[in-house]
Amino acid sequence: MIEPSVIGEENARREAALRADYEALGTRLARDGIDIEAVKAKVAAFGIAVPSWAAGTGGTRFARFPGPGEPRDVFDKIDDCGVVHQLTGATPAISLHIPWDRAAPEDLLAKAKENDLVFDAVNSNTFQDHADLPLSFRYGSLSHTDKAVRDQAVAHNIECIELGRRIGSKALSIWVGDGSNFPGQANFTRQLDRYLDSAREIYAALPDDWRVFIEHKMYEPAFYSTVVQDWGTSYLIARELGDKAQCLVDLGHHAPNVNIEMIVARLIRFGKLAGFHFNDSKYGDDDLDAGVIDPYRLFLVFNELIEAEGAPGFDPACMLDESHNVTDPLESMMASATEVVRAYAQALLVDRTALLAHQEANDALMASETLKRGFRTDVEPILAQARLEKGAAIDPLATFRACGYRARIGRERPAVSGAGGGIV
Ligand code: RM4
Ligand code: MN
Ligand code: MN
Repeated sequence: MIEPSVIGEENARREAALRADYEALGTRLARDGIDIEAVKAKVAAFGIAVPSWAAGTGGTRFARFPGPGEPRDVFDKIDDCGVVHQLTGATPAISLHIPWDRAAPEDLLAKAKENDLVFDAVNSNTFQDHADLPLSFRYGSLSHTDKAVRDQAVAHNIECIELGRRIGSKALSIWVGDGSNFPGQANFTRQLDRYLDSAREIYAALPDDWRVFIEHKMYEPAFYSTVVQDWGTSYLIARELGDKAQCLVDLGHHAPNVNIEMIVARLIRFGKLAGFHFNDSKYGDDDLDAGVIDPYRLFLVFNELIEAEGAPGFDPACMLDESHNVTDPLESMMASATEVVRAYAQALLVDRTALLAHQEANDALMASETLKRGFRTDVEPILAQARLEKGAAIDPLATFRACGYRARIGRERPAVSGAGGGIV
């Protein structure tokens, strides 16, 4: 982790300016009847999980360009995510992907504790072959035509639940690459029925206090059809399975221009919103950093979440899911987590009474302006003040660059080869 004194010195240089900005914003918000302290308290309590796989440089189908200090194993990833949390104060949980992160539960717990982290949802992986499994997932996993492959995929998911149970996770995220590349290759109905049969077996293995998150994705790696292609199929699956099954919305898994905030509202309405994989996209599953392309969409998603806040059983899991190809992955995670918190804070500022009145009066323009007033507010002083009070950094990126962590792990961890494509 980073020497707390470094964070202290960096903060000391920025504290006076932050105090002035925070006071000015407090005065402005008070005119709108908003108590800045109450907003800050909510922001401080908000946490986002980070994916272990985002600590390393991602890759495309074409290449991967690793940088210095790439994590060598899950323990390095946990160390890196610990630094992200130390500086942002916003990422208290890490989500593991099996088999990439398979390790002894007691060692995982000890490493997480060292870094002040807990474990979020555990992710199964049946979109690639496993060195220790005899059968191939080339033609699918939970929906494969061969029962033996389906059984292998189910067993892997149950192994993930077992590991997750021992490290304190409370959910299993299932995303499968199953689908087809040619019209006629797969019978849509039979394929879905096979998926459902397998998913029921996994569901039956869930502990009482667990949920299973069904993640849809329109295409890739299958390019003609995907078994769980959209939120409609995801919803139908979750409904077939039962109350513990909910739908996970990865922002990159939709066609361009799809109204994601509306999907969120629909899933909330029927008690089926599991949570999110936050990222941003321009064309497809680009896995770009959250908020870099369309911060307004991120804000609109949070607007729906705040609208639903306090409803019984409403507990969306918020996680990043990104692939960092040209940036320092830890800097990207810090910036992304900050963007997610920013969207939350901006959405908290929306005057919901006024919004409802404009909606009822069919005043489209003023309804839109009411939302925009929240979105246009620079909430950075609230975010920074919340971080300062937690002992995190007023400016996480500048502090990260000043602290020398990347150079240190670059020396400690031998360089890895850049050959080959792929996400891992
Ligand atoms: C998929 C999907 C899953 C993630 C993998 C690595 O596109 O987003 O959530 O686990 O990528
Ligand atoms: Mn995802
Ligand atoms: Mn994805």
